[in-house]
Amino acid sequence: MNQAHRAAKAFLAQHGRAPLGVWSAPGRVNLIGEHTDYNDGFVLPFALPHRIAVAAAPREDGLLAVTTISDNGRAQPAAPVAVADLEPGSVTGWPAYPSGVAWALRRQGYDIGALGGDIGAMGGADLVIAGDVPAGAGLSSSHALECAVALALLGLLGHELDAGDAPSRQQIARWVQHSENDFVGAPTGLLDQTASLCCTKGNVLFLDVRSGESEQVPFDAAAEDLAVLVIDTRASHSLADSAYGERRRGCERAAELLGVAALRDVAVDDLPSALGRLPGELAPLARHVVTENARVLETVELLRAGKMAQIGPLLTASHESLRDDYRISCAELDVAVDAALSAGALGARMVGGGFGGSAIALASTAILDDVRRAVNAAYSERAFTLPRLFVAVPAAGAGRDETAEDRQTDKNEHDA
Ligand code: GAF
Repeated sequence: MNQAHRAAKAFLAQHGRAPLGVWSAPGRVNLIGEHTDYNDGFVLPFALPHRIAVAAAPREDGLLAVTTISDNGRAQPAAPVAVADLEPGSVTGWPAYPSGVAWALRRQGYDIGALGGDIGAMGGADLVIAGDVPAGAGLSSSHALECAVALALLGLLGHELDAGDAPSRQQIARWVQHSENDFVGAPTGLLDQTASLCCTKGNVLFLDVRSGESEQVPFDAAAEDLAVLVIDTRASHSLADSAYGERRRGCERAAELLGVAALRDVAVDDLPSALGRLPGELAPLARHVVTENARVLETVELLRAGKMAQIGPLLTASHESLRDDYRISCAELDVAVDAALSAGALGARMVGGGFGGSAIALASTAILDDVRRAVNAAYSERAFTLPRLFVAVPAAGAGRDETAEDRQTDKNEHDA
């Protein structure tokens, strides 16, 4: 059963009525372009087939009531909150993610608390959430949740994604970021929300975060006898949250000292002189960001030229830069990358925020089992919890899912 059906079925069981619709959004991996998004740079993510689905229907009491469905099917309802009372700090823990989205949309004039329109603040919504994006794996499960909630709330308000009067996907991504930064309190960039909303099946998304310009670049690894293996290390270190903010502030300070709006504005050729003007602790951060942006551009060129197998060294260089200059790797990520490379992978790197989560390896399909075995063996040797391994193929971005009710409506219209 896919996640949309799980969510719809659980909604019926929980609320005794069918949802008005189901909307879902995927997790992501980033092929390359890490910690470049909040430096106005370039990223190259693709959507995973793993999704978070939100079944939703309006209420009449102004409350937002959110229930999650665990893997074993158990419903976990959060305490309902009044949409009109939502303010940063008013909701904590995981319910802050859906609540923050309702708050951010309300600030843009899309007020789920006033669904009834002329009956005033009598709206609200019931949301039931099911998903299979591994949590805490650096695959962006929280952003998938936020994006699916955003689409569900906008859908309930009559602004179906991609319809004439609907906000654009990139606009919604910015509102989700606003919710994450200012309601949840995580200073993240735009990579994950945009990936979840704007990626398309079969492609990587080349995004210039500053201009918002994007390009869908075909990425059919199987056609080249290649595969992207995702290695979820199952490790997560407590440094992750504080280190992210520190790195971000470091980059902003470096840009300020160099007199540019963002590190994106430093050209690779100007790097040596720029580094000479930065204090010791900021220079490696700037070096990572500037060289990583260049690696994204090079990767895109190679993909456009049909030379996928040649991107491997760029992926590995990205990992080395994140490990040595940005200093956000950890033993589990380094061991996974080293083992994959020793087994013959063309390239491998950590993905996401760092200090745990996942790595990816690009390898020929002929040696994929060797790579899996090598990573597992290296983990066993160090007594690490064995990683979760899967091959990732670019999947579709967020959207409304067809439910049994939609199909019935279509059939009725057809029969009429
Ligand atoms: C996390 C953040 F949410 C993204 O915005 C991005 O900065 C990423 O880390 C690193 O590239 O996923």
